[in-house]
Amino acid sequence: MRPIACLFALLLALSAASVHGPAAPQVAAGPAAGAPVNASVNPPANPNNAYLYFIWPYDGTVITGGKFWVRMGLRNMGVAPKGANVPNTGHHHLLIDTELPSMTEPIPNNRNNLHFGAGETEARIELPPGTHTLQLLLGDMNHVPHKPPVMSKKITITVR
Ligand SMILES: [Cu+2]
Repeated sequence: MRPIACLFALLLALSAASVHGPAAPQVAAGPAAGAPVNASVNPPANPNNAYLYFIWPYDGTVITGGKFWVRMGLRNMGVAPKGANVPNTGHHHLLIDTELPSMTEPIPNNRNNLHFGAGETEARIELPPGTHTLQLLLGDMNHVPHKPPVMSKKITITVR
């Protein structure tokens, strides 16, 4: 198997292993009269302090020639292809020279917002000479950022 497919198979196995049985029925009574109701009924999609970062390039890297590999790092969550309904996973998006998109809609798909929907964790990029910003943003199976969103620091590189 290709490494990415292999990783995904492992991820599926891991997530299957961590699935608990059906939730126990709620036996607790509802909030007492007058008690505040907890509005956050859904657990966060990112309960494990997921951390998204650039393995390469570093902030401030000067690249000669304009072609380079971007290597995307993710801790405490898994990478899965678009459309894969696997808890605690997402796929990478590389934001180039742009601000963060809406956090409640699918991430745009254009030359400034690249999707890695096959579950890629590295990509060959070419940029023209100048200063460029790069930022990673994880999207769920439908390309929508998680709640709370999982994003990297925005870095600046220079192409000569
Ligand atoms: Cu996407």
